[in-house]
Formats: sequence, C-alpha cells, structure tokens
Amino acid sequence: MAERPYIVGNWKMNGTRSMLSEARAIDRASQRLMKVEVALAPPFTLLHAVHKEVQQIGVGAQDCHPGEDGAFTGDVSASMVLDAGAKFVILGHSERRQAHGEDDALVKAKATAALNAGLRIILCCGESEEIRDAGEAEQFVIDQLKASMPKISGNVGEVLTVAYEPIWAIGTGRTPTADDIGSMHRAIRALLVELYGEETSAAVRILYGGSVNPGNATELLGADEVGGALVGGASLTAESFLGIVLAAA
Ligand code: G2H
Repeated sequence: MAERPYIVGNWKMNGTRSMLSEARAIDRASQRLMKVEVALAPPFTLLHAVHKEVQQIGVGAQDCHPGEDGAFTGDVSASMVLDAGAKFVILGHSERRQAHGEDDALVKAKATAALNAGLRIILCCGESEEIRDAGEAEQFVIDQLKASMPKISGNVGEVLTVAYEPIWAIGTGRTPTADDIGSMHRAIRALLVELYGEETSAAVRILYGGSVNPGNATELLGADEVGGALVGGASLTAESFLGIVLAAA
C-alpha cells in the first residue's frame, strides 16, 4: 500500500444536512489516524456545510463543468466548488459516463478546468463486464486513461489520483480478485511512468473502487499497487467508512 493511503468516500446522490453528524464523526476519528489521508465527496448541496464541519479530512466534489462561468443551467464550475471549500473533484466516474454521456474528451476538459482552478483531481477509469470477459480490460482502461488525462506540469503526485473502478463491481457486492486488481494497477502504474517518469509518478496514488466494505477492505487494499480506496455505499455511515479507514491504517 502507499506510504500514506488515501480513503475517499463518494456519497453520490445521498445526504441531507442530517448526515453532517456522520462527517463530524469521520473527521474526529480521522484525527487519531493521521497515517491515512481521509476525504469525503458529498453532493454539491453539502459541500460548504461539510467543509465548515470538519478540520482534518479533505472535502471534494463529484463533478464540475469544463467552463469558467456562463449560461449553463444546473451546472457548477471548478472555481465554484473551490469557493465552496472543495480541494479536489472526482471526474470520469462511470455513473457520469453512462448516465450523462460523458466521453473521454469531456472528462479531459473538466480535468483541465479543475487543475486550472487549483483543485486536485481523482480521475476514474474502469471496464464493463463485456470488456473484461473479452479479455480486453487492461487495454481498454489504459486507452481510456490516455484519452482523459489532462496535461499536467509540475508535481503530478500533488494533483493527480487515479481510481480504478470496474463497472461490474460498482454497488454490486462483486469484486475482482486481489490478483486482478494488482495486474490492472501495475498496468496503470506503467502508464504513469511512461507519461511522467518514474520518480515523479511514484507519488500518484492509484485507488481501487467498487463494493469496498469493512469486510473486504484489508484484502483489497493489500493488492499490488493499491494506494487506497474510493468508497460509495460503505461511506454513508461513519461506522462502516471508519472500518475501511482502520483497515488502511
Ligand atoms: C464505485 C464506488 C464508489 P460502491 O462507484 O466510487 O461505489 O463502493 O458503492 O461500489
């Protein structure tokens, strides 16, 4: 695992102000687990409230628009989420690729906007079940990452995190084996070395995401080249999310 594992809770379209107590509890416990970097990505409506509520953990958004401002009803720009207290944004999640038709070019444009605004990015990638069954998962994920990766200059480890999330494992309770995760993460690491050089890319953490829970976290986090986890369903209560944080500590 990475020197300082990164455990990120993606609340997706869940949470009202009643969930601020969960964020508070996660933050309080994380103050005693400094070996792990912990963060939450609540919905836009809770970004500022969670930011005000916590001291230790990072707060991020789940999406941003590629533009600066303008007539884009319902959209939120990178500088707006930064202003609300976000330090990072999750981009290219398969739920946005599938439900909102986001392609690699749009993900890249959003990532460029986020970096320009001063946000860190968590860039998601992952294959469908059909692609895995066809034996094309690694090539697909590498091509997807190449096409959605923004131009990054300077210290790439400070601004970029990659999250590998096989679509068939998201919210399904099914997970790849530790060996499968390890070989995918090694392929992603090789791409990062090719793009940014060995030394610079070493600080980029590659998270695993897809049905991570307190029961399987130790095994999944122990897979080769896994630098942490992007957690959906199991991040919605402090109890289950902290079980995963503890497994990383
Ligand atoms: C994958 C993951 C969080 P879950 O989407 O990004 O969700 O842990 O619910 O599978």
